Amino acid sequence: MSRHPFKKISVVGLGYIGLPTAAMFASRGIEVVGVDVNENAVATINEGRIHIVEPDLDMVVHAAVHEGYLRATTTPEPAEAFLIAVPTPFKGENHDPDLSYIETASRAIAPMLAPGNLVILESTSPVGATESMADWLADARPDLSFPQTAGEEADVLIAHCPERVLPGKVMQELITNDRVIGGMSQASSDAAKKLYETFVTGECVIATGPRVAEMAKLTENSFRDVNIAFANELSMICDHLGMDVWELIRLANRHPRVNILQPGPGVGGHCIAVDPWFIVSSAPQYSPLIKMARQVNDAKPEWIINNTQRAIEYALANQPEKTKADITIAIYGLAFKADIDDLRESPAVAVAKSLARSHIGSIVIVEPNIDSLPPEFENTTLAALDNTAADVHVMLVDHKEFRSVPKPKGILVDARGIWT
Ligand code: SAJ
Repeated sequence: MSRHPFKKISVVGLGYIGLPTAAMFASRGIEVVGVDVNENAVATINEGRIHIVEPDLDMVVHAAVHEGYLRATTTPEPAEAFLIAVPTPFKGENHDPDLSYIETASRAIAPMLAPGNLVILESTSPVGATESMADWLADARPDLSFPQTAGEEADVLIAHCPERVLPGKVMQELITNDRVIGGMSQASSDAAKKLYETFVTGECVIATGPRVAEMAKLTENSFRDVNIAFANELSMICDHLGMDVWELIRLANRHPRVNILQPGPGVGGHCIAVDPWFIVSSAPQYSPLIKMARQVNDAKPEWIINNTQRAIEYALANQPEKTKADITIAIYGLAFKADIDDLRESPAVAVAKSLARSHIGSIVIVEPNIDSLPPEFENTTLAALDNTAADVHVMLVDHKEFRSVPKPKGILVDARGIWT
């Protein structure tokens, strides 16, 4: 009989990664206890509902809760495997990683640990975080042995297995994406592989250890950030040279080994704009390119705002009878990327907020994925797509709804290339 039958799994952190993962294990008939400090989230899940937006997650959670495989609690309880999926933001001017959520979660589960248990860190983490987690656990449980001192003989197995799913496609990518597993011992890696293979159809690849697994995840998101920065830099160069960057990229991408990404108003979300900093802070002297890419992408919203100010001046020059107060701006999209409703860490929100603060005329916002505007947009109106008569039109997010309507009349500031 297997040493790790995983009859009961605990997932700590029931957010965008933890909840789908918990639901996925539960959907395979494994008892899953989700732990979260947020009492509302716990109550919502226990009613079979969800507190986040992700396609198809609601029905999987609903079924898992009603069939009795998934339940949520604020207090950890014993299990055979623990998965930690809590946030890892950065802090301070140096963008240093903040591991406090991992430390709190580790100390919360430590009293529940028993010999044979497996603890997996899923949170995207700086190099060394899994070893720190193992140290916090060992510190809290001197009666148990851990791989950092006991190697293959350890009572508790520890591994890093970074999440890699794309928001909006989580339920599909959780199953089909390959997983990278970095155990602190071979036994840890083998146990983690066995655990994920309960639902992953992609390959579960065992890495040399947790550090390279941590770095692999940071590298994936940095790769994307650097490539988006290249596209964003091209967009500013093209504007300066009077060229259409979208045409330029289409032409260059006809080369068999060139695949340039798309420019936009900046990089949003909770991952790509954060994770590269973990590499920079671990090796600042060797990461000028990764750091510069972050700075290029972070500077893009300001560039769009300045372009919009110039567009307002242009609109005024064309209509001398008008003053700034008579100029209406229409903004298209607030979400951090296309076809989602997530406004957090969104460059489009940063642009819209700045324009709402500085512009004395009216502003209408079109965001088909939300029903009401956040409170900070009190001086603006949420408009339907067919009701956007304006002097200046600012396209920020390439939602599918925007692609099917004709180019509006007025001055256009197009951060996404929809109107070109
Ligand atoms: N963006 C562009 N141009 C592009 C592509 C994206 O401006 O050509 C912008 C988007 O509009 C958005 C931001 O970049 O503001 C990030 O969007 P995304 O779709 O590239 O990625 P995320 O943040 O939703 O998810 C990423 C994914 N990582 C990679 O694709 C390497 C996902 O697989 C990770 O699991 C996730 O980060 C994470 O949690 O780390």
